[in-house]
This record gives sequence, C-alpha cells and structure tokens, in this order.
Amino acid sequence: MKKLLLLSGCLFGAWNVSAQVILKVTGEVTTPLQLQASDLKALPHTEVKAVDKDQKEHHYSGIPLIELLKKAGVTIGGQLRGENLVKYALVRATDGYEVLFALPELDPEFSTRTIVLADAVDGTALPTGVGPYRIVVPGEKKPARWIREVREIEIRFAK
Ligand SMILES: Nc1nc2c(c(=O)[nH]1)N[C@H]1C(S)=C(S)[C@@H](COP(=O)(O)O)O[C@H]1N2
Ligand SMILES: [Mo]
Repeated sequence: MKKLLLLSGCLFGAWNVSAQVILKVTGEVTTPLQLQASDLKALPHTEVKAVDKDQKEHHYSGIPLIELLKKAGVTIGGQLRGENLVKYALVRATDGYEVLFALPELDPEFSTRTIVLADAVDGTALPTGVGPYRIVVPGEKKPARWIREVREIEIRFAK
C-alpha cells in the first residue's frame, strides 16, 4: 500500500510538472493562450544570429514572436492598419521586468528582422535564470529588451 501511494505520488508529481503553464498570451487577442512546455515545443522554431552583451555573435533558436501572435489571434498582416497600429506587446518576466514592442516590429510585412522567444543558444538550452525563454532582438545595439525568464505577453492598445 505504501509503495502504491508512493507511486501515485510520483505520477501525480510528474503530471503536475508537465502541466505547468510556462507562458501566457493575454489582452487584445481572440484566443488567450496558456502554454505548457509541450505546446511551446510544438510551435515553429527558427534560428537567428545576434550579437550578445559579450560582443560576439551567437546562434539563437526559438519561436518567432509572430507565431505566438498568430496563434492568439492578434491583428497582424492585413489587419495591422488604422487604429491597430497603436497596439503593442508588453512582455513581462518573473522578476517583474517589462519591455514592449509595437506590433509592426514583430510583423514580417513591416520588419526585416525576426524577434524570437529563444529557448537555446549555440545549441544549448538557456540556463535557469535566463530561460526557459528569453527574447532576442537581432540587430539591436543594446540588449535591454532581451528580457529573460519571460512569463507573459500582453497585447494592449496605446489609447
Ligand atoms: N527578466 C529580466 N530580463 C532582463 C533584465 C532584467 O532586469 N530582468 N535586464 C535587461 C538588461 S537592462 C540588459 S542590458 C540585459 C543584460 O543581459 P545579460 O543577461 O547578458 O547581462 O538583459 C535584459 N533582460
Ligand atoms: Mo541594461
């Protein structure tokens, strides 16, 4: 009986960990998202090259932010005009740090760079305190918007 309890405890523990919400996409969306690790892994990934604080170029692998916006039903592409041009994505981390991106910065119809929610650098998963997900902005001279430990993306209207 003791063994059975122990086993069910372990199984419940494993289920609990795998069901954990890693990232939320909220606000001005048609479908709010509560994504678990497996949901995030299943999204399209890409690789970008970017110069980190060490002034060296690294290869970052991650989910283009545009993919998350598509999944949540944000006004991008043909819908990104008129009043929708004053919408932005407010990105929030576990330590309370926040940064924002105007939607056109994330939309390939406007921007030539791909901003990603990175989960690996040079083939290795991001370490604790940085990952599991960090924003990487290729071409940005200062990494202040490379927000670590991202936990929520809120789409808002600037008015
Ligand atoms: N969650 C979180 N991300 C953050 C910050 C922070 O305070 N919290 N600081 C930012 C700033 S101001 C810089 S310059 C870079 C620092 O990058 P580093 O981790 O390579 O030092 O991370 C950015 N990402
Ligand atoms: Mo900084």
